Amino acid sequence: MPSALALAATAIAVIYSFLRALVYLRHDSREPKPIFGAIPYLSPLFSMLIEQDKFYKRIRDKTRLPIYTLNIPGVPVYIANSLEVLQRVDRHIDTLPLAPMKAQTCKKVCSVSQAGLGKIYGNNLLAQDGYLYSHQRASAQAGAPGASLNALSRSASKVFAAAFDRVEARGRTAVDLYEFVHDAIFNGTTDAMYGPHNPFRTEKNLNHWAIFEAGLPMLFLGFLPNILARRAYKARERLVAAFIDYFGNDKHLDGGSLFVQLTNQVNDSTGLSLVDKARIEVGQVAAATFNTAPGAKEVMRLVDEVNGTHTIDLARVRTECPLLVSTLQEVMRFYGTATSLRLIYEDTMLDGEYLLKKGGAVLMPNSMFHTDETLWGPSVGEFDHTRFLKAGRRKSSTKHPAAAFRGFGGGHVLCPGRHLASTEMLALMALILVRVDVVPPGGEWPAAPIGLSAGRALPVPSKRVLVDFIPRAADKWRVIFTDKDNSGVNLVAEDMHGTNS
Ligand code: HEM
Ligand SMILES: *[C@@H]1O[C@H](CO)[C@@H](O)[C@H](O)[C@H]1NC(C)=O
Ligand SMILES: *[C@@H]1O[C@H](CO)[C@@H](O)[C@H](O)[C@H]1NC(C)=O
Ligand SMILES: CC(=O)N[C@H]1CO[C@H](CO)[C@@H](O)[C@@H]1O
Repeated sequence: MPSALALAATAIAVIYSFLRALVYLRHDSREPKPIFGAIPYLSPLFSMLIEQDKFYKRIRDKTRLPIYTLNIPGVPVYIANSLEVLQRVDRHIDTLPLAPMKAQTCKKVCSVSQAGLGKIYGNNLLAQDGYLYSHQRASAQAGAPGASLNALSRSASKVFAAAFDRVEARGRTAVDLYEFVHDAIFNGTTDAMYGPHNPFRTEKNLNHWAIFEAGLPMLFLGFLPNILARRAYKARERLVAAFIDYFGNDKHLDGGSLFVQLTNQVNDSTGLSLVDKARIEVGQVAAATFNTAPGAKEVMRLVDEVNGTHTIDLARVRTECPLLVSTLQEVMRFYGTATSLRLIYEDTMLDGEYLLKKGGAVLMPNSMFHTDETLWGPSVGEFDHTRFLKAGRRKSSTKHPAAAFRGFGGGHVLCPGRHLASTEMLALMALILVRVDVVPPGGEWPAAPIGLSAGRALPVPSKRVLVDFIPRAADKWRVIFTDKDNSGVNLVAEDMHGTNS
């Protein structure tokens, strides 16, 4: 009688050969080259979940392929390595749209009703007459440079300034740097969006949010969410209730931003129910705050002192502090972990060269393009805060194509919140620079504790960074954001060519 061990070994060998054969059989020769890993289906899945960008970089450096196929259980996933392939994917708006991903998010993360899902798609995804497309147009309009962007930034700046007033009142204060930045950005962004009736002005809803956010990946995975992500599920329902109150009682009409006004009108015209509207809004808060929280002399020049009152107009940071802007952009290039994901809506031939099969997914990790030496030159591996300055002011002579920076997406999927997010990050950095001295423990800065990105555009710290804030001037501060300057923060190629979409 064969031993149990031998039986098990045979069974594993049979299953293994079966899986390998399956990968071959299911692979069409026109698809990008398949990469297997030690165990078909399972190895790539584990590497994708655990190693993420490190795994993709390893394969890129080993194979030098512009695009390849990873077979994981259920779907082929195509990973794009080259900017050229990425740009081709961007051009197939009809068969590789973002909408199916967004619809999945509405369904799994926000639990939008079946009737609601029909409306957000519209009659036909490609007709672009559904809620999702109208929402996209409305957000692009509300987030574009001009009075609307300035109004949003002004509200956020008020929240930032108040946080520093509190620090000054306390004197030297120990703060968790990430927590401070996160809370300031979260309060600032939601106040800017929702106005005086911002549902996140209560500790209770802020707590619900923290629980919901922690459970987001689990909800998205969608496997038994009301058991495995029970707390997140419940917290979300509380937030949905808060937004039903907000929109149901027309609180957005009393001081809510143009952003909320416009996107809410869209809801009305597509006949979406109040409950579904509230559900989608919870998703919108995630889009607006998930990525922004994680980056001085030229700022000092902006401070005017009159009679012991220091005034700073944060609107000027965008155009008068190019080194600060370049630093922000280099942080997004160097540390950025955003990944564009498209579900394949129809079989697609990329310029007659690669077949992408319907039902599969294309994954485009920004770090592939941001670490490509052919785009950024030999200094690609260095953090160079002058990299994005005009020629002559840069440290090295390195040049790069503007489209190689993908921090806010590109092509037909461009972040509508990019000007607001950049303005907020610059404003907060400027205030930290002028209003406090930041002293790390023992006087020395620890190496940046880079943690997991978990689907964010930037990683969060792996451990707390405690610092002391020491208020600088004991005098009064006046933090303003004027309308004299209608600039955006133009980091992506699309904005540099003057097409602010
Ligand atoms: C530092 C902050 C932010 C970063 C790094 C960021 C990054 C991105 C990226 C890379 C994309 C494209 C994703 C893809 O290609 O699949 C995107 C899309 C999007 N972002 Fe942001 N974002 C930020 C802040 C914001 C804010 C403040 C808002 C809202 C006010 C926002 C709303 C959105 C929306 C709605 C989309 C989908 C666009 C579409 O439907 O075409 N984001 N963002
Ligand atoms: C954010 O808002 C909460 C609730 O109003 C408040 O307790 C907290 O101090 C605020 N934090 C910052 C940095 O604005
Ligand atoms: C500064 O203070 C002086 C004397 O108190 C006063 O005359 C002057 O108007 C003040 N200037 C401004 C801009 O407030
Ligand atoms: C404010 C606004 O645009 N409201 C619209 C809501 O939807 C109805 C029905 O389509 C329109 O008639 C309203 O104009």
